[in-house]
Amino acid sequence: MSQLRLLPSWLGTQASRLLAPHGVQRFSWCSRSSGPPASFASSRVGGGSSYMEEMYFAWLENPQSVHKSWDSFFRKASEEASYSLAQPRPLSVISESRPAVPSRTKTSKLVEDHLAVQSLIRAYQIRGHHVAQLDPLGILDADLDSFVPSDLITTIDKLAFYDLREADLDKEFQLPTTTFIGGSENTLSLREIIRRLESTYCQHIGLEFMFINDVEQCQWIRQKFETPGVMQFSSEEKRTLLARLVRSMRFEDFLARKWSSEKRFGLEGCEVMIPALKTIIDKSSEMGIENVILGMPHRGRLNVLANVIRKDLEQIFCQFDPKLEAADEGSGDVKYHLGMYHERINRVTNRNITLSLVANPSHLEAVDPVVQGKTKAEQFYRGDAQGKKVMSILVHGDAAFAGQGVVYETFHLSDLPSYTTNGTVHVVVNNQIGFTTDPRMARSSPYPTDVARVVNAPIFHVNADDPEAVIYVCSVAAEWRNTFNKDVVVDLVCYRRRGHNEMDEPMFTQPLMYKQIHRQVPVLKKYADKLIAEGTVTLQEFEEEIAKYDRICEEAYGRSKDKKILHIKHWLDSPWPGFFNMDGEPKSMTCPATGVPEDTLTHIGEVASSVPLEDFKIHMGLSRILRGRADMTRKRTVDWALAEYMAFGSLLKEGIHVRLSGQDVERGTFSLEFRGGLYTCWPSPSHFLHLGLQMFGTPDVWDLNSVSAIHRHHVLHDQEVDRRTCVPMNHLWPDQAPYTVCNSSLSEYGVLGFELGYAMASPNALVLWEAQFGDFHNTAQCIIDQFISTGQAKWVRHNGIVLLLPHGMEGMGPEHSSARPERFLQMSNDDSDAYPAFTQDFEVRQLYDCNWIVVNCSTPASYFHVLRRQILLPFRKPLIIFTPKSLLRHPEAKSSFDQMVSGTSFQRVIPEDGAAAQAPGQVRRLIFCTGKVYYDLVKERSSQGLDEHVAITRLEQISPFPFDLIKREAEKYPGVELVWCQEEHKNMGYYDYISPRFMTILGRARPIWYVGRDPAAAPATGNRNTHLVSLKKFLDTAFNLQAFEGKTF
Ligand SMILES: Cc1ncc(C[n+]2csc(CCOP(=O)(O)OP(=O)(O)O)c2C)c(N)n1
Ligand SMILES: [Mg+2]
Repeated sequence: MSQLRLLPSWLGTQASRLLAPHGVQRFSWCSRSSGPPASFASSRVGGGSSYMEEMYFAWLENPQSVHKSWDSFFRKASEEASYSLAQPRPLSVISESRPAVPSRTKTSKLVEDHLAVQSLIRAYQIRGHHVAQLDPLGILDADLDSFVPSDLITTIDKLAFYDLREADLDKEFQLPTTTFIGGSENTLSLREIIRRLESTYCQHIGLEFMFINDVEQCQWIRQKFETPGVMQFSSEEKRTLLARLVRSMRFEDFLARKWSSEKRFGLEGCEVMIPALKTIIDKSSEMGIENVILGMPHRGRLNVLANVIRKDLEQIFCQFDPKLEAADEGSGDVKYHLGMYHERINRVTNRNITLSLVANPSHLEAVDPVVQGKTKAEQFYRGDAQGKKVMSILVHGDAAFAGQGVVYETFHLSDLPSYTTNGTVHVVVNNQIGFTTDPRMARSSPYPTDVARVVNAPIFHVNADDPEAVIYVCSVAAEWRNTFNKDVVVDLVCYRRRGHNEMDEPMFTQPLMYKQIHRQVPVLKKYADKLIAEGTVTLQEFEEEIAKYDRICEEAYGRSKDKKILHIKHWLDSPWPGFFNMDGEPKSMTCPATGVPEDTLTHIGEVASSVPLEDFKIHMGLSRILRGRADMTRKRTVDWALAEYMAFGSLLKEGIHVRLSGQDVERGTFSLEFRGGLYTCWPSPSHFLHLGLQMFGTPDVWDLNSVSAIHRHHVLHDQEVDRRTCVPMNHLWPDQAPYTVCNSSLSEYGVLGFELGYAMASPNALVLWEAQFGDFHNTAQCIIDQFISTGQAKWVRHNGIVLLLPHGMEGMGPEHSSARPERFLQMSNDDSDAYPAFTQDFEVRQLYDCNWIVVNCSTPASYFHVLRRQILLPFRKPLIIFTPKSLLRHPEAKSSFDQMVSGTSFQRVIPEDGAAAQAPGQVRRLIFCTGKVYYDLVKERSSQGLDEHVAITRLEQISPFPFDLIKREAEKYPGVELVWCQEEHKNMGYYDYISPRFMTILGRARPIWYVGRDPAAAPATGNRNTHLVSLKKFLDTAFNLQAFEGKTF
């Protein structure tokens, strides 16, 4: 026998108050105490039994969900009950053979029946959705399972499950506080209870919410859906709904009529999505939302643009004209990927509302984190920390929602302080198919929405052929988001009337489903018939509504024929008012100097070496670091971390918001502390000892006693007060812009997408994402390929995001070594073969024309300048920086304030400035390189005594290629042998990119010889010895002045 049946018997007369017809008062859900009554007798005082019931049911479901004292209380209770009732039997036995309980008093039977009814109510709340009629086609199970839970009363005999009989149906039962089906009544007959539960949970709405741990939130949902009569619509509301359905349906019909052979990914079968989205927006506007940011895939996107965002119809229609010319440079994009931004008055609430639909690639769900990042940024700039003014809506396909991992990554951002957008409404167009693939082959979860359970988001499934149910669900979803500021999912269970696109034949693969679909009456007709039958509208009014919208479409179609040129800039999702001139061009074409006054540097250095809060105890090791920073500041030098501090700090002073996000960025990954030859660090001592020696060279250049934590430490942690932190960067100046530094979840795809979206919102912020090690960026490759590299070409949208990608061959193995520069360079769009005209503004023009900037800085000053240049440029381009590991504290990798003060700027190329430069005539070889290998080369050159004969020039900016400066360098050493040296393998790194560009400069008359590691499959060796041998080998070649003698190119 189950514990459920045993407990009331044990409680016996103690619980008789449960039976009193008017005895139970509703209990406050907020007043849940933490433990059980000391004795059961005491629980009788003050309405404790309903409270106890709640505890009891919670305990039955999951003993760990209640306080441990309750757990032991119920355990004890059920043990005693088992004992007193002798042989317990399984529930299944009870239902098969009555009587279940050997000997029961009348009271205990009553108690049992009441608890059974409560259990029954709870069963509907938990499992009612499994039998809800969600599929408009009536042939599929939305949860992929035809199983009917045995505790739902789908037939009379199921009452036996609860040890109830048909005769009990007309008995009155006290309703627990966990249901609202009674409305103002405290008791109902069992028959009515079941009827009301069925109508709430098993009709066209299927609710999944009982996994939410918060009782108040569960109560809220129960109240919204269970209260009798909640789903009533005024005739005005019904007419609005019908009019919206008319627009949705007739828009698709219009496109189908005019362009029958064009792909448009029509919404037919889910036309209700338009009124659904509009309801969410109306309700949110009513609750104070002023700005809604939407992300959605292909299905119904044109319809959303037309009928939700209200893009001019002619702008949409003209895109179907194959002769339409593109006004903008770049690739442009197909019409169902473009974005849009529109400010207007919401007609229902009469309030201003801004709607934007974020442009997206084909790559399903990739836009999700981007929308979230943009939403977060808009909230930030408005000071809307609670998300009361700005919110996001994400639309998904059923297959993509279940299949794409980025959905999960995005959900995991939803409750993180620096990433939350305070709740998103997700709408799933669940047409029960993905292209040609059946849901049973596309997911292992019952519903496509199960991923949302991970964040305790309620999930409302709804039959899309019941427009009123859809509208009600959407209105509750919007209210949920704006009440609890948490995510919610609306699952529109629908069908796809046509193939995947309009050219596709679905009968090849889903013949039976499509036979049914062909018989399916369109939702508009069904709903119109209903409203006509009940007298809400007349047939004539309905037909007039249709004719009115058809006329609107026809007129717009007429106007669309006049449009000969497509301006993608009319499809911008994130305009930057005031940043560009009226024509959308940069206001100037200059690249300002990026140095700052010395007192600014000094001030930042001082704050960076201090603890700005009183009584704040920092770690001893950190004190040493701060002293080190103070010392550097006094000596007017910076290392890598301090240079970064100064770049950020100086921009903050100028009112530029800086946001740095990524895994462990607050402290910085490469924090290493040696104490008297010992080290304490992440991730493992041996790993870091290895790294340390690799990073800092051999101990002869490195005093182990002096090495302390080397990386960022932007957040200080009080060693005595839990969670007390201090960000000195926010204590620089009273009127500075805010600095955000945030450790992210362990995601690249989601987090990089998020930061890209954040950077989209405003040009006046430096937004940086750091990969823990550069190689990890490839799990975010989709964001890099689809948005960062190509975003401007497709959507004329600038973006200044910065990627910090730790990179360098330091003997750490195939992973942790390469950020894959070759891939970024291969995607750079500067022409390798075109000899450019070196105009006055060549440098800035080149930057303007490129799709992104790729740099590998060799000095802290260089890093400082390139970060500042990123913001001082009159346009925005993504910036990819291969950041160092070993250079973080390499004794030579320091810069003087002299290289950062006013008047200085970023040097795209750092020419040789040593002995070789003094007497170019003596030079036999000029080595070009980039990044950290420079230090290996300098050391080797010196040890071989070749300072006068070999010049070494560094490329700080690799792409766009500094043709002008390279040419100047090559001409400075006429006739010398030119070498490109890199530590990466030949098929990786920079060689394939720089080689044809050198050829262009050199007129293909001279070679640029390659020196570096041989081609390989893996980016680096896992064997330390092999690493060192290959390092020595290529350094030897670099300085073997006979190495290329007699060779042809
Ligand atoms: C990441 C990604 N993989 C594959 C595709 C190719 N593709 C386009 S639509 C589609 C099916 C999508 O099904 P669903 O998410 O249910 O949306 P529906 O088309 O049914 O509305 C596929 C596989 C894609 N666009 N993106
Ligand atoms: Mg689908």
